[in-house]
Amino acid sequence: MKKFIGICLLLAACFSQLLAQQRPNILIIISDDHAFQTISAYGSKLTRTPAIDRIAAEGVRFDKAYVTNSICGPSRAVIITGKYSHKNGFKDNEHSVFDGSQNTFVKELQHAGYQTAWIGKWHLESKPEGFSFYRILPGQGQYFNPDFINMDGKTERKEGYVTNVIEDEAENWLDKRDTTQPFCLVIGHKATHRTWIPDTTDMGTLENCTYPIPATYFDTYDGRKAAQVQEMSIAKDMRLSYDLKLAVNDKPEAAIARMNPAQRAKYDAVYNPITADFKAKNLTGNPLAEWKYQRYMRDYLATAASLDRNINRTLAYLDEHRLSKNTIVIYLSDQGFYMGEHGWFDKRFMYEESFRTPMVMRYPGIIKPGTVSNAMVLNMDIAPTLLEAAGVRIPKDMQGASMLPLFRKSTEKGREVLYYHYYENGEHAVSPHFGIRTTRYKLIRFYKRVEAWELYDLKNDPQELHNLYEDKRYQSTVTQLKQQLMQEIKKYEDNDAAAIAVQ
Ligand code: SGN
Ligand code: CA
Repeated sequence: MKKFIGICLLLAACFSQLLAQQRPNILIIISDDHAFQTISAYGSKLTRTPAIDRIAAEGVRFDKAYVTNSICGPSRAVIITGKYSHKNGFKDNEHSVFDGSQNTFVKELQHAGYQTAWIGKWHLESKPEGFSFYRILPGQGQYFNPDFINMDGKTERKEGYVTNVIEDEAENWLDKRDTTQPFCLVIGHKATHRTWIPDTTDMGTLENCTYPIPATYFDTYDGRKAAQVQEMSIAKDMRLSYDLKLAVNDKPEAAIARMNPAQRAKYDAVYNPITADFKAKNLTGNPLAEWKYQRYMRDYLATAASLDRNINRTLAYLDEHRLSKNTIVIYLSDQGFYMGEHGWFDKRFMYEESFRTPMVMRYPGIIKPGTVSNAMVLNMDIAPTLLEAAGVRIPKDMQGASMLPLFRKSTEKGREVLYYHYYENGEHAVSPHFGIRTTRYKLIRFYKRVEAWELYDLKNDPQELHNLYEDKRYQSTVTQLKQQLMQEIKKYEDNDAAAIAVQ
């Protein structure tokens, strides 16, 4: 009898494992502020990103993936709810607190029997809900010896560099998970967020590199009022001590002061000579602006190096545990970022560098290796895509659309129009705005800080330097685009925008 029960239990375990295997595991890696201009899969010559390139080579590289609101918390809220900011309530980083009682694709997966986990940067200000496990950074988190908030609400400090520690934690969770159920794991990296502090092994590795100054670095923002008042310029807003790590103040910055003696010794060995060199040069004007750009690029790209190295660890873990075949892997940044275009760092604007985000996805058996997609898609489309992949019904009130049809029919073209709405009106002084992008044009309405409309012809002006809104030759285009804008606003029920768009 005992033997019989044993065999039954074994069969039951095998059966549930089989069921679990039929539904794909899901692994999403969300980085912070990682620019597609710095990813070699996207043709960047600035550095190499072999792990991200591998995901693209084994799956799809989305060349027209966009976000609905180019900033951290709002982007993450859109990703998990599949809804615009005005529907999920998390409009900006300054005042919003995510209402965790609302539905998310993660909750739907959990109800369908998935084990769900979020490890790393979360930044939604409330306790994660719908997760079997979480270990998150408080707010933005720290690069060195980061604190984590555990499920019991207690904070725990982990020695080491944040990107490595988050990967360690993710692998620990994968090791301990229940293998009879499929999993959905989100790895939320802090890198490459300001203030771009590299791992000790990467510090100083790019000091001999000189990067090409972007053609628009000295942009004067003619005809673009919102661009004229922003505070995200490398030349005027990037701080020598805080951002560029020069020892020009009496006290070290808080992010540096928390390093342990070994970390600090490496940091000082690399950055003290840079400070000395900077002081000796005594730069002003354009040479100073160009020097700051080089410094920014070296720190940013060195910070990105450990990000790619840890993505490689994630992929290697899946290989070693025979999980690669049955796991969907998505890599994306929470938004794009400026690498000196228009003279900027940061994001927020509906201009291409920050509106667009890098996104690659591997889904063996469904996405043909080496696919390049030109379909316009949004971060809001991830939730319904993953629900469809898991065979879970997509809730009617999700505003995103599954991307899977793109891989079934070559005639599927993706979205014809992208609707965008950015709300924050504080740090970096970027005026709130909303607008649409079609394959050819972009129409933007700025409000609150700056009242203005902008129109770009992306075919003739991909750098978005010439605002054509007042140009007589484009008046019928403006009229037509305004109609399209109103349709989008109506479709997504953005009542705040509706009131402003008619003015
Ligand atoms: C912080 C940064 C800003 C950045 C926002 C939003 N300042 O406030 O430069 O734009 O985050 O970034 S810092 O001095 O704290 O670094 S986001 O990725 O979280 O949206
Ligand atoms: Ca971000």
